[in-house]
Amino acid sequence: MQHSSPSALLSEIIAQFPLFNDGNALVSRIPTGHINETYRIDCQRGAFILQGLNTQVFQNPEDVMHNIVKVCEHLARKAKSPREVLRLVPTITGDSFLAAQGAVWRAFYFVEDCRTYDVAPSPAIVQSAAYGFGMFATRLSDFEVSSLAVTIPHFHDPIVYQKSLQEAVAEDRVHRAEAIQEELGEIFSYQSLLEESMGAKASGALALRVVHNDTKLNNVMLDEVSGEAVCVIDLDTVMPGFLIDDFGDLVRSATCVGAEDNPHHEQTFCDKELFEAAVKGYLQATSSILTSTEKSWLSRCGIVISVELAMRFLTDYLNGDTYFQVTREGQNLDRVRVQLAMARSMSEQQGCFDEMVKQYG
Ligand code: GN1
Ligand code: MG
Repeated sequence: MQHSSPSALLSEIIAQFPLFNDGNALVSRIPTGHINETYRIDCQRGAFILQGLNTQVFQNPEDVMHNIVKVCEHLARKAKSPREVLRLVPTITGDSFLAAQGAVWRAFYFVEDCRTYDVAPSPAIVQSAAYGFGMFATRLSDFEVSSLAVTIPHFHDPIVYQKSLQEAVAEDRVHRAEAIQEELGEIFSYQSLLEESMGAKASGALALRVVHNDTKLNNVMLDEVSGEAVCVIDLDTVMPGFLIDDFGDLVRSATCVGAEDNPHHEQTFCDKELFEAAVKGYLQATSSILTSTEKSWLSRCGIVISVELAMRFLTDYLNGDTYFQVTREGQNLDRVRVQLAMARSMSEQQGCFDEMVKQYG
């Protein structure tokens, strides 16, 4: 990892967190995540994570931080060891975040002896990760849903994303619409499934719960040695929502063969063994809370999230890459194609996935 002395702005920010303000803090950028700006701080008191919140995306940072503080307090009461819950580092004024020059910064203790995976290396790792996210849901199942703020309205509403996509196509701001007609057609072929999922949410058939909402594989820290799930991270989107979106997001990321932005999207598919591991781990951890309606969606919710994410990436591609961070031209389009390949692959294996849910449920 490359360490360097902090820039002037970062030094100013660091000075506002007394715990790591010892004059010798080393800073390194952590390039994962598409939204926030993340750094690792190494200083005499240990290692920490410092993060600048993207306030375009999170327009009410106070609410985001309120949710995180409340959820962490609740989780800490149930944890078996301190490593299991993110711990905020207080600012000089004793607050959970710092608002400076229009930006919002917060810091966490580093979770020691753990690592994350962008791409699943084995079924065992996927099972652990799924168990970790499942325990997160179970431990929060008695948390009062209405006490959390809705920080991003309609965050998992594919119909709303569909409208934004149609607007982006019509506007065609950066002249990319002509080349994506095939992807558009494929996205709209999932219309009835998307509507069915929204119907189940709106009718109350699916319970409104406290959920994570961004359960991709690399948002759970696993013990470096044992591979066991230790701590769920990236709590910015914790808010009222639906369990099937968490399982769907986990499945679309953890069972995907290849990277999320693989330019060779024709190589992407959903691995059956990894799917089985995800079902096994998640059901093990959530057996006491899962309803039969939620269970009935487990084999298909990955398709919904993949299509939803394909729409979000495509909208951003058409708008000129302003939401998801990109490091190269065409990256968002590659992301679209990977999600569509995943949706296709999961659809083809529906029957088999249904059997797996029955077997472990
Ligand atoms: C964003 O920044 P990151 O990687 O944690 C996005 C998620 C997407 C994900 C796709 C607030 O999360 O919804 O699933 O990218 N977060 C937000 O990789 O939009
Ligand atoms: Mg995130």
